[in-house]
Amino acid sequence: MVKAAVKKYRILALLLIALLLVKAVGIAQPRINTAWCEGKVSPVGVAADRPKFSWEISSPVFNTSQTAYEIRVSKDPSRLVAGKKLVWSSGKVESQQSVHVPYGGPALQSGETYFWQVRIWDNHGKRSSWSPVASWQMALLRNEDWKAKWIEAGFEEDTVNRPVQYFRKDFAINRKIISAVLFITAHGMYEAFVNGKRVGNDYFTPGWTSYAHRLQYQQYDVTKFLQNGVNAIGASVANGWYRGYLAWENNKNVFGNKLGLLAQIQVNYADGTREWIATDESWSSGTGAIRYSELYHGETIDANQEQAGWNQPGFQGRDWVKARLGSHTLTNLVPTFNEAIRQQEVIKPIKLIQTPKGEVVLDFGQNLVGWVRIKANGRKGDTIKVYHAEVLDRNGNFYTTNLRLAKARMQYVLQGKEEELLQPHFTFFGFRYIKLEGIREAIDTSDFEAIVLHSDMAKTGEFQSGLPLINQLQHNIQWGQKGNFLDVPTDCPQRDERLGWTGDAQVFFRTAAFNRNVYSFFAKWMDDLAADQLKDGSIPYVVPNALGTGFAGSAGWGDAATIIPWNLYQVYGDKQLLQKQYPMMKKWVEFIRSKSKDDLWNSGFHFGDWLFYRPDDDNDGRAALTDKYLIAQCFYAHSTQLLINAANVLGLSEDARQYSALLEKVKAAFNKEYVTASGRLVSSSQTAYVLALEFDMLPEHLRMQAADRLEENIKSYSTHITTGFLGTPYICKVLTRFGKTDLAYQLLLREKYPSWLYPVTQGATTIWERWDGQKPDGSFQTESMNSFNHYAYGAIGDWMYRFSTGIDTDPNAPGYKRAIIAPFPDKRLKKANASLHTFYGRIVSSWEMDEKGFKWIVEVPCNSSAKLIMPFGKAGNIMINGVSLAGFPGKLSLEEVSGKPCVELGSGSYTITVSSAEM
Ligand code: RAM
Repeated sequence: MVKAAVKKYRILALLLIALLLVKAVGIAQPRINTAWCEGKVSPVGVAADRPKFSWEISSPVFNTSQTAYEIRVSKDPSRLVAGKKLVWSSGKVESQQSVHVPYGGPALQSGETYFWQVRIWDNHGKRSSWSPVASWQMALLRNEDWKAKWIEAGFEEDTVNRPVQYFRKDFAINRKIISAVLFITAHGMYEAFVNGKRVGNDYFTPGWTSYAHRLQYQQYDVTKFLQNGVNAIGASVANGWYRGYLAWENNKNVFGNKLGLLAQIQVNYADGTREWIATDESWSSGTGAIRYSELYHGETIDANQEQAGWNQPGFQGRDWVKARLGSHTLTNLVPTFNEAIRQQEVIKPIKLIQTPKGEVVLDFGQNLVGWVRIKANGRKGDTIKVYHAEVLDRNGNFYTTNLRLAKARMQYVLQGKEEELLQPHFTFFGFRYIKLEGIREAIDTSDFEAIVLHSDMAKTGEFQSGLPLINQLQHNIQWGQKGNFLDVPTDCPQRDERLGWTGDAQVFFRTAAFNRNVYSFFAKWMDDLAADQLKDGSIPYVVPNALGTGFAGSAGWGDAATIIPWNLYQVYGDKQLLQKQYPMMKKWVEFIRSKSKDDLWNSGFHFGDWLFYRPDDDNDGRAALTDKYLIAQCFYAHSTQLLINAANVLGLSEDARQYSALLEKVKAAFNKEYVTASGRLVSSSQTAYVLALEFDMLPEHLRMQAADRLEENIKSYSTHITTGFLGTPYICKVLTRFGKTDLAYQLLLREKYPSWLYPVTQGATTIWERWDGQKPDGSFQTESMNSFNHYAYGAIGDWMYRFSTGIDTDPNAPGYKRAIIAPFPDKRLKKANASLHTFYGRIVSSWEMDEKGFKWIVEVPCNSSAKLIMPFGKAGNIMINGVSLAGFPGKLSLEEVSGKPCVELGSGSYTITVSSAEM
């Protein structure tokens, strides 16, 4: 008995050891976590002839990097996994590259779907398994792939209300289908339906682009929507950005004055044949429930005018007439590169308010962008009106004056059913509060929910400190981004504006790229910038250009054409993208050169340091005005510098040489025109010193005194910020660079106006356009320009991630292939935890400080490295993972400028401690 039991335990023990061994070996193997094609997971509509693959590797073993990879591609997932009949196999390629690896097989076919996998070998001699099967679908690569013709409504339009137009067609399917893909776009915004079901979960398609040059189409798999027998396809088309009210002053028809639809379903049959159901004169057109639809003004939806079944088979509509053919080019059609706008979150109201004026108001507790979905129950013909507002006024009443001409109103005419679900289709609102009219019964808040809409960018970053006010600031920055990243980066989402202001986008870019994956979002918008660039190289103030050709060329706005491409390259490391954008960068610099005299850019209109500090009561008597041409000269130099950087990366040595010579002249002209012999700038403002220092305008020997003057200037305003849009993104960065981080923290932590935290103390849930959008007494800044959801001043987020927790790129190994992690901790913050998900994986930098000392946790993802710069201590008294840094395996050095100890680390997780005595 005993013997048998011992034997049994021995076997069990052996089994356990074997299991542990297998597990240990398994653990030591690297894994592929995520695989991207063109920066997206299984994208559709890929137009690149050599799509780029990226993959993220994980391994519990420290210092893991890739030594080789193998990619395989097939048209069939099961063949792919079997490794048979491959379209392409890279074979084993000895390379560290795991990001943006180009496809190298035979030409890819229009509209075709491909499946792919990758596996890697690491520096510990281990190989990963093949990654899970991922796919991509090609776009329509040739014009002749379009069988569809543009169609337009065949009826006389109501030219005042311009109701949403509906298009439809029945068609038969009589054979077995393998697949069916819908390719579709519109002049206007569309929603598509097959057999009554909405296709996809994207909103505001086809998105907003520079329509004349680039009109996006979408492609959707509709195989499962089809049935044997009669089928129907339908689409509703609204004004949207294309011909709706856009830009202020009741401007409309900016891109065209007729709505239209272009769509085709490509049906692939089991017998190998293909058929297209495409828009042509056999389609019919009509109208329905959506009687009015405008982005700024909202919609009127009359459920009684709904034509039930209009998008289902067999519908015979009253008043429907044949569609007409439109004559438009197909040459501007492009597939969609960025993520679509989708519903992201649902928010419940937190309060029902009766205002002093007697208004019935719901508070959602968050200034957000999207719309409200309502469950209603009323009588036939009842009209429910929903108004939207960001704030209540000082008396607690509903305030919409800052929306200017935008009516931001939904009107629903009820059918009188027991429950009607009300929601908009082609409009959005920026709001925290709604005012309700026309509801008979007592309001039940559970019948209302706010739907948050924005471009579907993956969340990549987190920043959290030990101070609730700073955490709310970070929350507000993130919500500013959500609310303004709707296919294009807009300035604001609520008033009669909502435009792609180039200046705002460039100042916020780095912050945005911490919070979310904005690779595709900005790559797409850069295509619009290039498309809208004027012949003389000038860049419009807003892109897509809704203002016209006379509105272009401002310093700090047009420089989006150099600043965004260079920074995109820094954070995502895509050299091909930089190459594509290089001509635009160069044309912009050449534009500036063409406007300059004696190397000085001192002509033309400029916004300058937009919305800088202007005291109302003038106690200390100084508005912080900066000479606009001084600013322009700084941006001339900066753009030239970024062009040189790009030329160097792309191996364009002749350009690099020529523009370096130009840069010298631009800086010399700056010093001659705007700097006194002792280094004082003609504008005694924070922004002047910040830009001159950030862009290295001054000779070395004048820099420190300029930084001291900046400090003096800040202190002369009782230590507060006076910068506008252009100085704000850099002020703390410059202070840190010149050893004045303590002052940077003072600015960040200040709670009184003007400061980043002032709006937070006033209950803000987003970033405001003005430092004093709402004053301490509850009154407002000028109603003509006072948005409560404007991300530009949120650019401080970059400093929080990049300096407070210290996560930065290395220009020589961009895309975080090698990160530089150099935090600037401060006791007042208590702690700061940041993480950033890059194409290599998650970088973490989290520190905390108390009486005992300093503790810092760092994570470095596989196949990347980091240079850690220690904020305190000497190598001998810094502990890293329990070992003295002096004895730690890793390349140790001293940082050139600051003399701080540094160490080079491979992937892994590290805990660094310094006791307070050693700090
Ligand atoms: C306003 C907005 C926008 C800014 C322009 C110059 O319309 O504040 O953000 O870029 O002006």
